Amino acid sequence: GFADFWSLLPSLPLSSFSLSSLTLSPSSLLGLGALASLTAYWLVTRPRPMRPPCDLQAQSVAVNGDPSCRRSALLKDDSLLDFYYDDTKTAYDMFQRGLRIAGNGPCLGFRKPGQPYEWISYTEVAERAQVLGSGLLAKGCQPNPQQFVGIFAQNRPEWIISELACYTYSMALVPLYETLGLEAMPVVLFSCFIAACCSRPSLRIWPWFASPVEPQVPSDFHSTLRNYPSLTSVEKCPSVPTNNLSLWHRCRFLCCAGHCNNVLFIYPGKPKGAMITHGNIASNTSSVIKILEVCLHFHLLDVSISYLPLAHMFERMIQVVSMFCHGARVGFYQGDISLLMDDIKTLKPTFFPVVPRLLNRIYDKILGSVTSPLRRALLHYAVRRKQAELSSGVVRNNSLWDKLVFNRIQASLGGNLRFALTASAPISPTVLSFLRATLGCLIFEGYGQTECTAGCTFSMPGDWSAGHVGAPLPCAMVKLVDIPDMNYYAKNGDGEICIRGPSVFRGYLRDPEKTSEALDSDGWLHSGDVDIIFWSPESEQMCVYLCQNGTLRIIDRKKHIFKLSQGEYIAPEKIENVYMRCVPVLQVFVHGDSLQSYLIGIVVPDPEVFVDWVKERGFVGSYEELCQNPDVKKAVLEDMKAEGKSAGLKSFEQVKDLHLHPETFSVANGLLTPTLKSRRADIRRVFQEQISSMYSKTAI
Ligand SMILES: *[C@@H]1O[C@H](CO)[C@@H](O)[C@H](O)[C@H]1NC(C)=O
Ligand SMILES: *[C@@H]1O[C@H](CO)[C@@H](O)[C@H](O)[C@H]1NC(C)=O
Ligand SMILES: *[C@@H]1O[C@H](CO)[C@@H](O)[C@H](O)[C@H]1NC(C)=O
Ligand SMILES: CC(=O)N[C@H]1CO[C@H](CO)[C@@H](O)[C@@H]1O
Repeated sequence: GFADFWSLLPSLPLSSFSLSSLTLSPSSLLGLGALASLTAYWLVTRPRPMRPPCDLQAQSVAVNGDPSCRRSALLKDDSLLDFYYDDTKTAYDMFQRGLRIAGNGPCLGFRKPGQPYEWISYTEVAERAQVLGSGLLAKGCQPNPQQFVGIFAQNRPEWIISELACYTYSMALVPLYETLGLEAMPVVLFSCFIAACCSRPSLRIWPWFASPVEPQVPSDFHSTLRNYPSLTSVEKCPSVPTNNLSLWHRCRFLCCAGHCNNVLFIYPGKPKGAMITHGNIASNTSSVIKILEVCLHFHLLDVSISYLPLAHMFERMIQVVSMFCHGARVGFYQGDISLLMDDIKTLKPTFFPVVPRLLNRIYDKILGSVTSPLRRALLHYAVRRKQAELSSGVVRNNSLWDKLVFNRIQASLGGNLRFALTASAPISPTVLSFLRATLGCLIFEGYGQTECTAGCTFSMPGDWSAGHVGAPLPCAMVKLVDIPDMNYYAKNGDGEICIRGPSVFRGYLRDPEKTSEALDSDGWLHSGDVDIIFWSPESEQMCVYLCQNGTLRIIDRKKHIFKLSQGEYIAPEKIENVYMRCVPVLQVFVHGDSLQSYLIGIVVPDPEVFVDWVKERGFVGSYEELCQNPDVKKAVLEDMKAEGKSAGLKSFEQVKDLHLHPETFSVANGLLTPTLKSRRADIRRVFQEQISSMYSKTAI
């Protein structure tokens, strides 16, 4: 795109028109024609600011005169939104609505490597769900919420079909993470009733089957299994000893392959599942539809890409429910995150649900691909022009800058994007505003958690500023609660966020104690962050700041915030978000504690650009060698400090020392959650040695 730019610019006929020459000579007729087409072009492509649905300086409204308790400004009064379409009060209704609209139209898409997408129609999905559901009933599954149907698979059509089967027969669903890991999986599997129905297995899909570690199994597990009458599928694999659990699992899933048989087993335990109702789902989805009504109408031709874990409410809700409700399509990735970009190019989604880590990656890629100073200057200039439009409320992908500079970037995401939603962790304002400009599509930011059915706040259309997570959704009321020992007081606009409304869950399954910790007697949910839908390790309060205009800004999880020895509070995620923007940095973990007076960092350099970046600074070597080189480390540290300074970090918020680690934090090595957030406690444990060695050097 850049080469075209200079060649096009001089030939643009902008200055060659002057109204004074309007006489009817053949040449001016030509001019008139050109003027007319230019006007037409301008009319079609002129920036049209969107009319925001409310005053952007008052996006939320105080409830009962209490300024720290807020509801959406889109509501007429304090009664919260339960549903949007009269005929969709459950997730089942939502699919039925899509079925009515789309009929034999495509619903679920999948692809084999290098192939185009193949589609399963709405009608077929409904039929297959019906068959599977009656199969489950025949196997003894009861149509009531006292028994659970577990779904254990990667994102793929069978997941949705199984989900629908449950909805069709009022069975309760327990989504399991395939990435839950060996230690966690048995805890989940054995602590409740599970009817596992699943999709085609492969060792790639469930890598942990191949793991040599045997899961910890409760001692009476096997007898429970044997006593359970409907374990018929196991008999189809006579050569497999039922006492070999890892093999047993594999066998069970193999037996289920294709025809979605099912196995039931029971273990009475103490699970901690978040109980989400259809009403929860309907209210959250409806709220989002309501907010978007001014700028975006979902329709039949919409396509979304599904790759975030379906066991996570974020993906299930927005993606699946809002797409199906409108008869739109969902295409699944191939199951390999490294092929995601290829899947996106093939699918050409109009809707892209995304997490900040991925957006950071896209941002780095774009910046990394522009090496010459001239092109870089042009890119930044174009971004600034687009950002100026954004601040006046205009989002578009047809400006001159889009045609000349950004078209390749947009094409790499399929070229059809209308709408993206980032959630699960705060995104850096720089990255968000850069991508809004370059991608030219609506990018919303939301905040939520499983216990409030993923949603709690959402960007207001028209407010394309970054650095906050928007205002409360129409289905949720939020309030701030003081945290005196951190000096957070609701009257000053900061505190722990609490949520109430129809999207708030019913409590933890069979765990009144944990439920009462999370939900108080007035129905307020005290924020916790839960990555695994099935149980939450502990409730983590989320600290937020209530901005003047009624939006909320996430400070950090309370658990993450700590004090340095000189008494300054540190919110590490905010700092990491800043450092992540440095070119050589792929991942960063900021550490400190109240015994230390300064911060240190663990940095994973970006393998794709690091070697070149370092070479420009006169160092050579392999990626691993460079990570060991103290001078390279110094260069990275300098770069990070410069970025921190320009982002306004205070000097005590800057790291004073680094460890360069050559291996990426990943879900597989246990350092990231399935939604790609850092597992802080685990990172701290793994790098204990490096951390103490950094602190043991004489203070800097
Ligand atoms: C289970 O089977 C695997 C694979 O054959 C084997 O390596 C493992 O030792 C078996 N475990 C037990 C407890 O028999
Ligand atoms: C531009 O946006 C429109 C909808 O807003 C979409 O239909 C079109 O495909 C987009 N074009 C590109 C290149 O992203
Ligand atoms: C709302 O307030 C936040 C925080 O001060 C700011 O970043 C944002 O730009 C504001 N939005 C508008 C539309 O003024
Ligand atoms: C739309 C939906 O069903 N779920 C959304 C609820 O709202 C939050 C916004 O905070 C989104 O992140 C969810 O995806």
